[in-house]
Amino acid sequence: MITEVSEWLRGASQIAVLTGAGISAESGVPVFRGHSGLWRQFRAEDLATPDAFARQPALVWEWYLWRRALIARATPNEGHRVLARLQQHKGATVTLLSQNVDGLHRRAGSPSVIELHGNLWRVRCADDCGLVVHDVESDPPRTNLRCRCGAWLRPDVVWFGEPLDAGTLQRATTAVEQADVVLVVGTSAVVYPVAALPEIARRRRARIVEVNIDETPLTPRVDAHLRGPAASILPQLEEQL
Ligand code: BV8
Repeated sequence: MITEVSEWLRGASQIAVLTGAGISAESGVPVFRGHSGLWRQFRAEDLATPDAFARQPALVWEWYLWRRALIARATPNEGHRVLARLQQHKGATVTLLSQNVDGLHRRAGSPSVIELHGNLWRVRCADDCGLVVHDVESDPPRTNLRCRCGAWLRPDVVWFGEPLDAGTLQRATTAVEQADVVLVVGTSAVVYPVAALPEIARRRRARIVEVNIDETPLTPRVDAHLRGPAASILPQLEEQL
């Protein structure tokens, strides 16, 4: 199947890649769902919500600062690096869409990433006074959690129940509508509206390829399911490009 998929990729002029937490798993960044869970007894859906932040901002920040410390120590893996090289592949336009907020695609050298759910290294005023700050992984951990206007600062990510940025979602939708091949890597395909993107591509007769260590609700609807860790499957694909 790897050979067939490599042929599809070689023949494609537009490629869209959609990644989820699974592509960062081999960098030591825990995924959201599945056995390991994420943090203490909480699920992402418990903490990544405006209500949780309104009720317990300090707890939600504790979770994000714990994730930041872990991600700052993590390094991009071969899966991230293959995608960064694919984006520089002259033969095709490659659009990288990621649900991840860890920033590892950029650190792997990806020239551009559409960060569908934001980035936890960016903070903004929770009262939308306009302040946005870009923290750096190598800087000491953030201690100031208050905006100059007195409100809380919050991670600049999309929480459950919050809409995605309309322009971002439109760019992502256009990318999958125009794609000849959509590569879906390391996502459980259960969070909407992003989980609907491969379906949009399928209706436009794009080839859908899934790279995952497990089955997902998308698996029955893809043209190829490459079972295995992204950091070993993607290099195998790259070898044949
Ligand atoms: C919206 C950012 C509407 C924060 C995230 C009830 C109330 C409100 C909304 C809803 C509701 N019911 C449904 C919804 C919609 C909801 C939703 O889809 N919920 C799901 C749970 C059913 N969606 C939303 O709320 C979205 N907004 O609908 O707004 C609206 C419109 C107008 C006005 C107001 C509102 C917002 C969704 C975004 C939520 N934010 N994250 C943060 O990260 O801190 S979501 C979170 O899950 C992550 O960001 C990630 O993006 C997302 C998906 O997870 P995955 O990346 O797929 O990770 P997961 O752990 O699930 O899976 C890992 C996969 O990798 C597995 O398949 C595993 O097998 C595989 N894997 C593991 N290791 C490897 C591997 N694969 C390859 N190699 C490996 N080594």
